[in-house]
Parts: sequence; structure tokens; C-alpha cells
Amino acid sequence: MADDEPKSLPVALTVAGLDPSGGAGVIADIKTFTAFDCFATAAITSLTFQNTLGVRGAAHETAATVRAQVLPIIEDFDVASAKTGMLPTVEVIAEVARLFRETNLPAPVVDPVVRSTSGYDLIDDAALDALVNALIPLARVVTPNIPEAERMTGLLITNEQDMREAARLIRERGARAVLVKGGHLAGEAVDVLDDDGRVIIFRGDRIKTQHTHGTGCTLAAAICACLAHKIELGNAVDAAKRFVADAIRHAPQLGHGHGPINHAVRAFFDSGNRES
Ligand code: PXL
Repeated sequence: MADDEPKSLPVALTVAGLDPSGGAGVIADIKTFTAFDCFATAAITSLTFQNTLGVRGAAHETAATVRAQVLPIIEDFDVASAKTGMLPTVEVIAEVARLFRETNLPAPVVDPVVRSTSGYDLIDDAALDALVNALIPLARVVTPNIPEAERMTGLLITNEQDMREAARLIRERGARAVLVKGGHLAGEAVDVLDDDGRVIIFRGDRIKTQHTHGTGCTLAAAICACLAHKIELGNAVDAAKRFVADAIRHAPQLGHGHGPINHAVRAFFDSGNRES
């Protein structure tokens, strides 16, 4: 294609919290969508106050303001793929579930955000119950880490077999697929994808780093972007995992706590600036 020809980009939508320090939440999602050649759109559910050292608080949006952000986007654009991140309250979760049920939005990638990397609870127990009951049944794929999968299932997860069982239980709540991320377990890094009963195990080397802020958001956004390009889910997870690993390896070494990863890593390589 000639450089000056218009390029069509699939539209991806994130419904998530704003981390003004740029590592997690909608800013991570927007950068990731862009890195995967999607046109990024975003509705904010909560304005958080934080840096790499921790979350100091948050001002949550209401059901009405979340709805008011999403409707104009979907009335004007065909959204090819969507994801949800931090959904802080029962009322916001109910509204987001209503939007996915009652509009032509595609089944979302649901990242069941419960806690920040620095240990701050981003949603309360009532909200987690609402998430499981109202949103999981609408999901294309749910992406819990081990603590999130434990809170959603009541299981104690210590090995790959437990991860498979947790994925199956969460899928039984109505999701088409579940990716349980094993990063919190010791040893080899193992993730388990259960897609409608078809199980794929992803094995990878553990990268030793403290720069992991926003990795969950970024992985889910990368999966969402691949789905916008109609990539099959197993391949989408594989591509997303490779992107996050690269982004961790080339983290910009910012901040004094759990630093952000490098969402621009591909763009930088693609323009031939650096050896990988
Ligand atoms: O990484 C979880 C997460 C998700 N969304 C927002 C966040 C965080 C962690 O800090 O701030 C907005």
C-alpha cells in the first residue's frame, strides 16, 4: 500500500480506570492497542491517584457517566473488539454488563482487576461478586491472575492442575474462555487457557524484574487488539504474551517502585532503531 493511502484500523474499546502515571489502566490499553495497529477508544470508570510506589486513592465514575462515554462511541464507530479493566462499584459493573447485553458491542476480554501490583484493593467484595455474576457470562475471555482466580472460585491454587480446575470453574459461570495467569506461582511461568474446554498450556521463562506495573492490563489489551484483527484466541494469547515479555525486557526503568513496561517496544524496533 502506498504511504499516503488511507489505512483502515479496527476500532478497539477499553472500559477501565485511569492510572495517570501511565503504566496501567486505559493509558496502557491505548498504547497497546496502538502498538497492535488498532484505533484506540476508551471510557474511564475511575480516576485513580498513584505512581509506581502505590495507589493513594480513587474517584469513581457513576453508571450514568460510564454510559454517557460509551454510547457516542458505539453510535458512530463499529467497535471490533472490547475489553474491561477496573470496574470499581456494583453500579458501574451492572451498567457495563447492560451495555454489553443491550448494544452491538462484541463479547469483551474481561480483566477481573481486583488489586494493584502495589497491593491496593481497587474493588470491594460486593463488586467482585457482581463481576462474576453479571459480566463473566458475557465474556469472550476472562484473564485472572492466581489471587483473582482464587477469590473468584474459593480454590487455593498452588499448581497447574489447580489452575486448570479454576479455569473450568470460571468458565462454568458462563465465560467462553478463561486464561489463568500463573505469574504469582514459584518456578516456571505457566499460563492455562481453557477455550470452551480446549486447554492450551503456555510455558515461559520467568523474567526477574520489579518492573511489572500494568502487565495484566497490557496482556488483556493485546489479546483484545488481536481479536479485533480476527486472530484466533490461542494465537492472540501467544502474541500478547510475547509482546508483554518484550515490553518487560525493555522496561524504561522509571519511578522508585514497581515501574512501568515499555508499550512502545515494537514501534521502536520496527523502525529499525535498536537491536532486539
Ligand atoms: O494493574 C491493575 C490496575 C488496573 N487498572 C488501573 C490500575 C491498576 C493498578 O494500579 O491503576 C486503573
